[in-house]
Amino acid sequence: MSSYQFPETFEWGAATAAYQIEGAVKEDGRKPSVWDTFSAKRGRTLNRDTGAIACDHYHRYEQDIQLMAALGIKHYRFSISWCRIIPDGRGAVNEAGIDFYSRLVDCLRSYDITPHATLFHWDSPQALEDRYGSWQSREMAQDFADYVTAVVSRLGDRITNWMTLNEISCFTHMSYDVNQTPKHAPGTRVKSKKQVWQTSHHALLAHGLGCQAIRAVSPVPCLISLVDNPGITVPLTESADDIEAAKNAFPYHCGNGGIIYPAITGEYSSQLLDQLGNDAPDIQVGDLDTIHQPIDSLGLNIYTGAYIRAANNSQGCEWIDFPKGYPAMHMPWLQIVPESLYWGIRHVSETLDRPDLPVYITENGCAAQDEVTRSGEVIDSDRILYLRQYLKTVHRAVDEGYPVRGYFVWSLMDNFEWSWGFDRRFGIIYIDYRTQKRIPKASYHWYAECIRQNRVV
Ligand code: PNW
Repeated sequence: MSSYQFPETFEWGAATAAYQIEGAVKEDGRKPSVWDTFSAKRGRTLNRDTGAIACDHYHRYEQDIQLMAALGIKHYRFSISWCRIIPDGRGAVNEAGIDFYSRLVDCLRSYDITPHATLFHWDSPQALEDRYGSWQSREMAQDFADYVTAVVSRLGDRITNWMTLNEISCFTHMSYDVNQTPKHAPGTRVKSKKQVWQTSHHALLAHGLGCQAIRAVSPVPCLISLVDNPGITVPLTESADDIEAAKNAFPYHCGNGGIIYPAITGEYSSQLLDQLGNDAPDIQVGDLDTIHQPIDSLGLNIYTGAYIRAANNSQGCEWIDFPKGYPAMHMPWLQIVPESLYWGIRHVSETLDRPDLPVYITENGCAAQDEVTRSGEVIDSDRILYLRQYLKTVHRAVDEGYPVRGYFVWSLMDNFEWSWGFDRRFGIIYIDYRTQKRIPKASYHWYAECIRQNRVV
């Protein structure tokens, strides 16, 4: 097919996360998350930016949903903030916190937009950090499951697409480190690599217990997904040897072998365990069964990839460094590798050997140096070029029969980009942070046309 047409059932969407857009951090009973505390400290985020106000989405969600409706998306991925729902991390439920998401979901549904809720997108309650060091403690997994029970029992009549945790490796391996002050909250220096691996093991347990909690209390049938950011190993050429090498490389990547393998196959990859040796986490009897829950789809957040070629070494593959001058978007890690979407989808089917498992692209997008022109427009042609190249490879996966069901652009709007603060813009809607004015960018209008025609235009 040369017209890049998608099936009628393909789900077009956009994604955000609570701490990055909501603001209103002290309202209606919310208590601090680790990101409030972390970003208030000197030297943690660029310009010492915090999410205290962000896009003020908490007060402006109706306007934002109108922009979603005008865009034409029928699916919206957002996250629920644990510290709005259970401000002390465990214990009493704050019904005012529930009410906000209840209003949000009702408004979405009134525009015929299906909510896809991520239960954890990095904003752990500070109270649990103070109590036991958040993900350093195994207790965090059970507290997460109790929070999930509170949310799903109250909102599960209207939300039927649940995502447990977003990008486990980012809020563990980028948040706890041995050799340097970590870039993400809580930003804890720990003594050993094993302790870092223990944090991601606890997060995997939270995923497993969270899945069990959702199934136990959801009042209606629902769909559960894990959202991960696997390292995408892309064959340098599509020769049979390089494809084989890219498959060989996949389980070696720590985010794959250490997160996606246990969740999807029930085992850490042997390749990773060999590499880790004594740094591997302690795994108690029964843990892998808890972690390995049946899920209805896998969400992939993919921005870039790594090129791999065949090699005569023990791993049967070689990672290739990006040459100097290789094109990247407005982030140091965001090299442009459009085929990473296609290969991410294909690796789930073939390398993880789960051809039956539906896949969503739950995040894809880029930062660009957007500016408002004199006439008040934002002409982000570089973002359109990026998205267009990437989406074409999703179409290829569809065309070849891989079970990819939907695509969520990151992000609906510019937002608090973690340690980069507001300096980096990923939105297809521009936010003027002085006035909170929303300006749909050229990429928003382009994406609207793709959705309208159900193809890459
Ligand atoms: C994701 N890296 O994070 C998150 O899910 C979003 O909240 C975030 O805004 C978005 O991607 C853009 O950064 C990532 O270093 C953070 O490769 C870091 C990396 C990748 C993704």
